[in-house]
Amino acid sequence: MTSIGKLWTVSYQPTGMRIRAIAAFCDLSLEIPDNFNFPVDNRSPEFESKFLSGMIPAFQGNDGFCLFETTAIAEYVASLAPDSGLLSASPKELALIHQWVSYADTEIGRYTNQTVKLLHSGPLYNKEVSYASIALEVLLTGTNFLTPDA
Ligand SMILES: N[C@@H](CCC(=O)N[C@@H](CS)C(=O)NCC(=O)O)C(=O)O
Repeated sequence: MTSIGKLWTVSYQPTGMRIRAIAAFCDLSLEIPDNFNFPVDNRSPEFESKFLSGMIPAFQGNDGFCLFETTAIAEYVASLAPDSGLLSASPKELALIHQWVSYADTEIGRYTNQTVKLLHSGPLYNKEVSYASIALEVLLTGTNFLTPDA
């Protein structure tokens, strides 16, 4: 089975599992880079030059195409196997797929994720929102005035 590209994730990451499951369902293989030290290497200039969010999961195709955000990666991987039946050519069916993915991520995931973080004594301060603001700032203005710890 030929690999379609690399997926930066960690073994316990549910969103990475979602993408890996889709690849397996589609009979596609993904390379998982060795020696990836999360949450350090994802903030390296090399990683952030490919993936502005600095977040995992992150995907790079064999053609160099770089993508972050679970749903975008998952949909792209599914699109590489059009016969899998995971995506639909019908706009209505595709809209229903997006509806349920979005519903699960926003209306369920945002609460369960926070609960898991609290159970693991995670900080109430949300570092990820801080980093996301910086990524948007750089994208829109080309400048970074915010700091990750602001
Ligand atoms: N919106 C992103 C969220 C991904 C996410 O929250 N990734 C976390 C790990 S679970 C991350 O990379 N955080 C960056 C860090 O901790 O430096 C997606 O859907 O893929």
